[in-house]
Amino acid sequence: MQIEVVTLFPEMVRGALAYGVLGRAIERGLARIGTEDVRAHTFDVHRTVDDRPYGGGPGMVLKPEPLLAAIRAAAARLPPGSPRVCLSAQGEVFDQRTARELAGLPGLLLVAGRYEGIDERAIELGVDRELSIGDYVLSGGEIAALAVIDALVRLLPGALGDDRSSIEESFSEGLLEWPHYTRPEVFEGRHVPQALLSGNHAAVRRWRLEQSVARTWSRRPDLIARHGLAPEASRLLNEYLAARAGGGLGEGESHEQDRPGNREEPHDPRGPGFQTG
Ligand code: 9D3
Repeated sequence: MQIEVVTLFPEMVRGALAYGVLGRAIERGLARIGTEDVRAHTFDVHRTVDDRPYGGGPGMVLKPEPLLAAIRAAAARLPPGSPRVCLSAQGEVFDQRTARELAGLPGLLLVAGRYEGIDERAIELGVDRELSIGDYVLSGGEIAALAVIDALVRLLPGALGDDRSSIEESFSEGLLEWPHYTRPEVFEGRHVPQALLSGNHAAVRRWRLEQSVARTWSRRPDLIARHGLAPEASRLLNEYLAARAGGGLGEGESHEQDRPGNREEPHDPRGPGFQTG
């Protein structure tokens, strides 16, 4: 797929794309990332891209003329009909579903803003959709654009090694990851959980799913509310909760030497009585 990023900091965007899975996927031609420098579309001596907000107030606003010209220049390099997405704190929150949706397209244009905001007319005329990467304040859209690019490119066929195919990921869809361990078997007195040393593939799989479900229930109940639980995951969670209620151990309590951490009951804004399956 081809992605174009409209930005005041093209070097920042290009520089971040050279590493790891993302860098290799781009090297191998799975994704082509281009940039369009907004400042290249200014014609005054000062190459002005911003101006004071009508109505007053602090901060500066990105001027519409150079931004829209940059968007049109970048769009001309993309397949016709490629969505034009502005990264904005006012956008709908980007998630894995949106990542899958966008990764299936041949072309995508990303607009990264700076300053206090973008002139609304440039958004109306040059952008189809606005996306936020979460409820916190960034200094501009570039890092958000990079987060989106990272999430998309790793979904492209062949971007991950065969050993990291998404087959395994589908079994834990909508769940947090289970805890990972590698050698040594005992580290500073902490042991690798016995289930992982058993060599019993079914037992390992079951332990991991149970850990994933327990962690999600404890740390991110909102994910369970959104995605629901597959029957096996639901059964493991019920068994796990029953064992806990019967005086067993909680998530993060499977070893006596565990780190301190979140051992709270999950906060469920929907209140008690929510069905996990
Ligand atoms: C007065 C409030 N402003 C700053 C404290 C609003 C504001 C302006 C510009 C807030 C953020 C930004 C720049 N942010 C982005 O361009 C951005 C963003 C974000 O801040 N959070 C989450 N996702 C995104 S996507 C683009």
